[in-house]
Amino acid sequence: MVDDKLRTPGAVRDAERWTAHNYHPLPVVISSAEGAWLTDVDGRRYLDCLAGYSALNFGHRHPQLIAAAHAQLDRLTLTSRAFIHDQFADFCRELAELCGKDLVLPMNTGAEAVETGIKVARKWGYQVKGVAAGQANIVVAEGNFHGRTTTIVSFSTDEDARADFGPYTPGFTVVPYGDLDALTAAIDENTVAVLLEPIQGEQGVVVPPEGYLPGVRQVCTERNVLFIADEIQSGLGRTGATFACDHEGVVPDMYLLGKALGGGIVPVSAVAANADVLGVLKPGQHGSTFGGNPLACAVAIEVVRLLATGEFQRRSAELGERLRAGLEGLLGKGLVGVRVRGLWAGLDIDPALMSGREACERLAARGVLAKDTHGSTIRLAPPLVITEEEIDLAVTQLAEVLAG
Ligand code: IF1
Repeated sequence: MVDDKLRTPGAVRDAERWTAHNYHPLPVVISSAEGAWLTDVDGRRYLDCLAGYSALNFGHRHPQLIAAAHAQLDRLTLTSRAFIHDQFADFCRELAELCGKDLVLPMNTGAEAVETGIKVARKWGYQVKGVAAGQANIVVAEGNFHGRTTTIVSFSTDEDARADFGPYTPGFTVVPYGDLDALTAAIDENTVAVLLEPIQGEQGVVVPPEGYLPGVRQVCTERNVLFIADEIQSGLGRTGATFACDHEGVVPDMYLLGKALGGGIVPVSAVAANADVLGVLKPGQHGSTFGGNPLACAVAIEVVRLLATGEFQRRSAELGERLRAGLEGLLGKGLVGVRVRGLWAGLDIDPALMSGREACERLAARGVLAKDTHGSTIRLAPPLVITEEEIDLAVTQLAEVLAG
């Protein structure tokens, strides 16, 4: 019924005919976009409240990013890391400076950044910490989402993501998220790292209790364990700061970055850390054909420059307060839970009313695109270029959906 209202059944059918069904997309078929707005094949416009899972923090087709991409396309697109190209040093230096770290290791997808972090932490464990061969262990959190590779799903606690993909990679201990005592108790002489999302995205924008991240930082320092922050979704302006860790004044040993680093144009991810950590890698031990390619670097340099102005972090913080006020006004009116950090919100809909999926379908029919996560939770992560009026529009449409 809602599908009918969205009315692109032919195009939806075509899109589903030739693909594995590893997704259940909303039945809209997008053909162009600008800023915070998408247009479908029938000319209907939608406010984008997902922003490509935060890969589009700067909005669709940000002029500065598109210009950098066009200019680079006209010069050089790929060299492989066998040769050095003229965009590489600037990208690594400017990103390292943004992160306050010595070194950067560029990759492509978020999952690759996570895999890189795991490999570096293990090697650091053996070579620097002195862990016995083959014994390295990494502490992770329940409800985590770090990607889809076989190693990463090995320590997922989401059965959909994990089941039937074994045999699983050993070397991970799962503890409840937000529980510092449990995390501390899980650390032993073989622990090389704690890997956490400073805010859990897939879990529904779950913010840990105040003091948790500083506590993790402290215990990692005391026990000579690397603190790896997966800021792939939470980082680069989304929460009203450059990194979600900034809200608690915490500096991890390793930042994992992705999504928005590619400006919504190309996949770009990276690990940023100091030389005592990333320095364990020697030639031949890790790499990627496309990681740090000229087009990726040219776009990502401009992303880092946009972030260096602080404008997007400021917008996210200020507009996030407006979003919070709007959403909290819906508590008791169909919403039973609201969590907001900057322009990132997790909303729990009263399960008696409708599922998250149904809410997203109804929102789509009203011209607002968002994405459900578990059960009756939906996630809002609009591009940071969204305006006050557009936030109000999203909140109003949500209110009407909840009112039935
Ligand atoms: C899917 C969620 C978002 C991530 C964090 C690493 C990665 C992700 C914190 C891996 C990826 C994704 C991928 C996408 C859905 C999605 C997602 F719902 F699962 F949680 F964004 F909200 N660390 N997140 O969130 O990055 O390899 O995909 O580049 O897999 O369906 P990737």
